[in-house]
Amino acid sequence: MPESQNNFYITTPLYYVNDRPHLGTAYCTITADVLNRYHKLFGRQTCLLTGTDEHGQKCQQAAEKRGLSPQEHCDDMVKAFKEAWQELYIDYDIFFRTTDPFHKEAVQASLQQLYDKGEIYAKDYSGWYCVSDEMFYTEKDLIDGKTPDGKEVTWIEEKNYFFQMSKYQQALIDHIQSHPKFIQPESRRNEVLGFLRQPLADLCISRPKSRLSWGVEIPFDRDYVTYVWFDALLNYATGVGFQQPDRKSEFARWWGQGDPSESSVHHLLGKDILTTHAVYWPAMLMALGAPLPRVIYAHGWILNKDAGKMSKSQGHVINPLDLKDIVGVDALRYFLVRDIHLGNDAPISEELIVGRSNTDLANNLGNLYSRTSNLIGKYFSGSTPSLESVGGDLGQSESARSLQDMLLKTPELVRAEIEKFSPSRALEQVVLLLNQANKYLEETAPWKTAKEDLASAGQVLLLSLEVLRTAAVLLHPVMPYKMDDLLGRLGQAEAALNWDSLSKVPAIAAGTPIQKGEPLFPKI
Ligand code: ME8
Repeated sequence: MPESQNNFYITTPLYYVNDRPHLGTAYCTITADVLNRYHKLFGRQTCLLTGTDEHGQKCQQAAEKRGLSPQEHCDDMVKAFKEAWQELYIDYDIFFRTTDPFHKEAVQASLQQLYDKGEIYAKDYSGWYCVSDEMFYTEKDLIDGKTPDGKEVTWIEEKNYFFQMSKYQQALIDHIQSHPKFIQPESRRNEVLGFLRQPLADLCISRPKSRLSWGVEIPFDRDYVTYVWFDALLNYATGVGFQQPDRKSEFARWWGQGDPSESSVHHLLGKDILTTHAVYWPAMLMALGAPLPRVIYAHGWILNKDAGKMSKSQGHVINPLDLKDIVGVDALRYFLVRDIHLGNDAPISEELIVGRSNTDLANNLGNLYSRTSNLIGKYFSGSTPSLESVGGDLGQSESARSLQDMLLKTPELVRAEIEKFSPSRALEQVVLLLNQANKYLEETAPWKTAKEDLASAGQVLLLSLEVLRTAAVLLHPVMPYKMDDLLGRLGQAEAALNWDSLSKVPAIAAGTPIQKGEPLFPKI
């Protein structure tokens, strides 16, 4: 198997720096982090890239409003993004900034290469330009004189440079058709194929400096900077070495050598920017002679329960750090992954988050832990009995055997869902296991049986502890802090965070102290 096939490289969009991180951008970043941590747990080499999109008119205007230079404004916003991601336990490998000098050089090398190959040409151009979207619209795109989202446009006439995107239309359709997993979910793939039924226009990739100076200068015409999307999309490749001769092997490691099945690149983004990612970007890569990504996955929108889509330009955003103060970061991450089926839109509110935290975390997981640890404290002096002392086998009854069987099967079910980009279903598998374990405790009632038959109560508790250990490992990518805490209470060192450890039951050694401590997830 080529090395890149066992690698996992995931990217988030590079966020605009016209405002601070909000729950929408946090959602995408947390989801990417969770997927990345799962693949790492499966034993893969992984890389998570996130960052900021710093060029363009939006940023220039935001800086002007604050009386700062664009660079000062960007540096300040980058700090806010990095702090938010740290507080939300985002373990990124690369924080990418489009103003990094190496990136600008790589963008210029790409522009020059395309120009030299005749893929870029100059033309006088007029059209409706929307500053907020940084895009030109044609007359037929407009609705009542505004963009389809209702944003203002102005009429502009100027010379510009164009990338011959239309040339790649058929090749792109062929690629999408022969690679059913290239654009996901399926509904988005159909949407892109539908879009490609119309003739594809060439892409305007320049902006005159007289209008916009904050960008990457076009190497073959210094009066222009490049279109912010042309610059920003390239980050996914330049971030891991593209157009940098001394990083060739690093680039090949993540992008493969050309066969799409060798690529380890997974782009996660919101459905609002699907066309740029699923049409412009692959066409750019084809023209540059670079391999295409393996998966482009478009997630849905987080809807503010009362006000609709959360967006910076419309103001009604939720600060993820406010929610974190109510339920904690782990429970917030859990809610976002468990309650939002990746790809769908989802309403969110404090009430929904608190409800989920109480049912799944305080009640289901929390109860299993507190009952088990209390009983171990009461009847086994706070440490695990040996397997021999409880009868030499955890599966002595029909219900014990069925729970043990489920325990051993759950990790593979979780893995299969993660491989399908379905983390909400992966969590559901863990919830089903915990439900079953709580039911088993109810049925066997070790708090009663311990008085007459300590061995059988011990057997039940050992099995419960193994369920807790497995759940802690399987939930660790979502709730790293709380699950470290739980594994610590179960006497499991960091080495327990290992996929292979899940096939060994029981794994907790006899005599391991089990700590009771404060409730893991206090009920809110
Ligand atoms: O588009 N619900 O940046 P951006 C869910 N710079 N996700 C949301 C969301 C919401 N309400 N609001 C935003 C850009 N997002 C470009 C990208 S990439 C080369 C350049 C998330 O700051 C979602 O992932 O507008 C969306 O695609 C992204 O933020 C857009 O971030």
